[in-house]
Amino acid sequence: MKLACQENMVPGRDLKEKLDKLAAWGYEGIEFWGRGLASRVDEINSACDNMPVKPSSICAGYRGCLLDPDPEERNLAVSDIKELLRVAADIGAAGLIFVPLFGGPRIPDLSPYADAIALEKRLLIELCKDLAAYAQEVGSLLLLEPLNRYETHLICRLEQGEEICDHVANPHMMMMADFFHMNIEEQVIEKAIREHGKYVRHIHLADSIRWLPGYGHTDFRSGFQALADIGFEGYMALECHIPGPPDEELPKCAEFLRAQMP
Ligand code: LER
Ligand code: MN
Repeated sequence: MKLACQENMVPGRDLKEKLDKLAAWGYEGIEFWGRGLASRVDEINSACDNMPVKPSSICAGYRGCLLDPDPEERNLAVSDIKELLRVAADIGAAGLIFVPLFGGPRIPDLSPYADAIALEKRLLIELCKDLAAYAQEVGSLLLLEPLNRYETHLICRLEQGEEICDHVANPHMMMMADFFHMNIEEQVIEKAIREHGKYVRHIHLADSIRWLPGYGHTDFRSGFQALADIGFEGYMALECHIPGPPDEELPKCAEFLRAQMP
């Protein structure tokens, strides 16, 4: 259970300064947004060389949409996701976080043959089989992120992500769990992790109001205990608003989070 923070949340003139600060504040990982990251591999590898803070993960940043009716949109998403899976391997990050679809269905309802959700799930499983095989080839993980109902209609809870991973059946097809989304969608976060967390390899941290942990009412202690009990050993990366000066808030938050860990 290692703490990480998204790059854009950390003040600093360059990556090296951000890594120095994160290390001094007790963080062990940094998560990058994917857009344009292929051109930064050398910069990231040289900044992270001999540093205690390592790249934990890449968050999204691909073009296109996996579940669009237009094959060109789907192919664009597939090729960008593959590129970012390779970038993740090149910088030593665990993998690429992806969201199957933002918003409502784009695929038409073909009832009585199949409704949009049934078609979306089948398509997602087929595409993820190909993407997971590529992740396996390059040594990376495809990390499916369930989002709350206001951002997607399709995969909102860990149980729904688990169903997709079961069908893809490749050890490089995994999931991540975001405490902000779980707070909205899961009955009890701890229970969801215990019952449906077997594919979880990465975590996003934010409190109930999507501010830094400690500012809302999410119970991190029981969630962390559940993660420890299922053997989670990955990174937990902050993805949230910082309600104050980051140079004061980020070290305080690391201390708060460590106090919630078993
Ligand atoms: C969006 O709400 C989110 O949590 C991001 O991690 C999406 O990739
Ligand atoms: Mn997230």
